[in-house]
Amino acid sequence: MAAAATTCCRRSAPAALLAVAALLCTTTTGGSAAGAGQPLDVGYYNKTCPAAEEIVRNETAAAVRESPDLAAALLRLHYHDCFVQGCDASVLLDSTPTNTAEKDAMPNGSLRGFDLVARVKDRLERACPATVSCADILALMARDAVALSKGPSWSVGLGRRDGRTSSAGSCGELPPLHGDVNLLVQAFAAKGLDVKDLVVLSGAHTLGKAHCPSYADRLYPSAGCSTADPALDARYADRLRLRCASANNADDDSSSNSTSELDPGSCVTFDTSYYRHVARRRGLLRSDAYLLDHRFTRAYVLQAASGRYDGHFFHDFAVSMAKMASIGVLTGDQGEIRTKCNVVN
Ligand code: HEM
Ligand SMILES: *[C@@H]1O[C@H](CO)[C@@H](O)[C@H](O)[C@H]1NC(C)=O
Ligand SMILES: *[C@@H]1O[C@H](CO)[C@@H](O)[C@H](O)[C@H]1NC(C)=O
Ligand SMILES: *[C@@H]1O[C@H](CO)[C@@H](O)[C@H](O)[C@H]1NC(C)=O
Ligand SMILES: *[C@H]1O[C@H](CO)[C@@H](O)[C@H](O)[C@H]1NC(C)=O
Repeated sequence: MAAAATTCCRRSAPAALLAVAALLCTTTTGGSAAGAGQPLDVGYYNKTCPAAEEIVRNETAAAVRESPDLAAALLRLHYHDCFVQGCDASVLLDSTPTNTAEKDAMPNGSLRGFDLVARVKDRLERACPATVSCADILALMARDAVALSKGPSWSVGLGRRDGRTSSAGSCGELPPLHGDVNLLVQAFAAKGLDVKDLVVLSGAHTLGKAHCPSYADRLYPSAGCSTADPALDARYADRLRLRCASANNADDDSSSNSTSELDPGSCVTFDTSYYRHVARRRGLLRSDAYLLDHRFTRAYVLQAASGRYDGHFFHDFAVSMAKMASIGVLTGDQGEIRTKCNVVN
């Protein structure tokens, strides 16, 4: 990599801010929750709610058929749930007069799909009251969303319980968008995920879109940097600038609501074309571009980009999703089974 690329535009002001946020943030334990006891179990609802998976799949399929871009929203919800305070459905809780919840920490509330999750939960409550946790619903819907987008499918271990708290401050546990590949590796390691999980799960960006403020600073000179991000293909940057005005104005400008596809031309199909874009320096987010800066992640990107390893990627994705889906889970008598996903009982 060109040394200039790492000294310019890579460590911008937001990186410093995020580092501070990370320090202020309490980090919860990665891996399975200490002392939780029970492991997740594919057959967890076989007796108590045998139709659970079919209900989730049917509702998800109907919604995604109508709005294919909801698949991306569901996959991202599960990711945010698991990285922040474990897979405990804390991402679904509403703020209260005395507490700002995770969902309100996101700039512009770009997390979506809450209504659909609520609809699925209502159907499950009618079929089997107070039985299926919201955290399990998120894990199942993420799996179904990927499969419905022509991606892989896998068995989901179940038995998560729902947490009772959600704090905007905990969002510092999410991997930083600015910094470098090592900060991403560290953020994943803090959750018990390795470098392979990082490059494989980043493949989730084969689905969905990002809002202009998430990448605008790569397109323009900014604090401490006299050029656009040299890690971004210049011709592609030209195209992105048409729909995304200057980083400085991103906050109060109509383009802050405009979006670009993370995997242009294939954003509702789960495939390896995301890696082809990253390999050609057309990854939309800085975190996508950083994957070329580390020996292992770079090699994986180039291999997946060849188009000859789609089966490997699908397999790897299923394995890494199962790992992510067990971060900090509550089981046994921990937490509760919420009857409505947006409020504690
Ligand atoms: C490696 C660290 C990651 C970073 C820094 C990151 C950051 C982002 C950002 C900034 C957006 C765009 C938000 C917006 O502007 O609306 C986004 C979108 C998305 N992310 Fe990630 N992400 C990461 C990893 C993941 C993982 C592990 C998954 C799932 C397994 C995931 C799934 C998604 C999906 C599906 C979207 C599109 C959402 C939509 O269209 O509504 N991301 N991500
Ligand atoms: C529960 O159902 C799943 C899926 O139908 C099946 O794979 C599993 O073996 C069953 N487990 C038990 C304990 O019955
Ligand atoms: C799911 O959809 C299938 C096909 O439309 C239908 O036969 C089945 O009864 C549905 N299951 C549930 C639990 O709604
Ligand atoms: C932003 O875009 C979304 C979806 O395209 C739309 O529902 C929303 O009203 C827009 N918000 C503003 C402030 O333009
Ligand atoms: C989000 O959008 C709103 C209006 O739609 C705007 O006022 C706000 O500054 C935007 N914030 C970010 C971080 O994009």
